[in-house]
Amino acid sequence: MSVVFPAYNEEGGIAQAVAEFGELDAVDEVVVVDNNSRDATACRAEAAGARVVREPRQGYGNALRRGLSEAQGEYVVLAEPDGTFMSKDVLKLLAYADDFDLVLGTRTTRELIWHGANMGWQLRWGNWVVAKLLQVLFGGPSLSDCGCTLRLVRRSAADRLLPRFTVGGSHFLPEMVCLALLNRLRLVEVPVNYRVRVGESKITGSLSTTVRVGARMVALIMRYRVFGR
Ligand SMILES: Nc1nc2c(ncn2[C@@H]2O[C@H](COP(=O)(O)OP(=O)(O)O)[C@@H](O)[C@H]2O)c(=O)[nH]1
Ligand SMILES: [Mg+2]
Repeated sequence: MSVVFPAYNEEGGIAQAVAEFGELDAVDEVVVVDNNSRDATACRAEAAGARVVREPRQGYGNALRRGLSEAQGEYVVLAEPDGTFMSKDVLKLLAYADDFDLVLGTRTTRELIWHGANMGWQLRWGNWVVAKLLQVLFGGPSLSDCGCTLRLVRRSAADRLLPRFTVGGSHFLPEMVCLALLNRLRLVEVPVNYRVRVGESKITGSLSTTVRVGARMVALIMRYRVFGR
């Protein structure tokens, strides 16, 4: 299994994240995709035992796409190195990996949203509404969180999706789900923990950025529904 961390100026949490996820017996490699960080992200990641690859094209989607293509494992787990996700939740994803091509985390279970985590009602409901739009338009499985990075994908499924991705920015996650459903991959959601972030949030930290990313997600989902690509 490979764990992929997209990283843009994450020096505050990267070493701890690499150590915590790398410690799991199931994990064979931790790949950090350094996306033009101007801080000590890359050297701290390397010192903590990660394989660091540098992706010059800026963007969350570009970083994850690069990580998916670099990862060597039979299973690839996408996560974030900012302290928000717990490594033990990888085992929940793994429990479904036999029966599904894609196992998505969902941060909607009240008991698993930690005190102080950046999951106010606007974000929670915004993620839910976009996920439901996707579910209804694609007649898909139950979906409740369109913005959760923590997810597991089989290598074979990643190889089918990689040449089809078009999004390099922050609205990448729903594209992965649209393409998976259009390609008849099997997917399921499981509840995961969501904790307080270490360092500065670059996507959902401000309301205006969040709304802009949400609008792009909706436009993307409509595009895939109408044109299928
Ligand atoms: N926003 C953003 N995040 C990036 C980029 N490249 C890599 N990332 C990483 O993508 C993850 C998601 O961003 P984050 O700031 O945590 O957004 P949040 O989870 O909504 O607070 C983090 O691990 C970032 O370091 C980029 O160009 N822009
Ligand atoms: Mg984050």
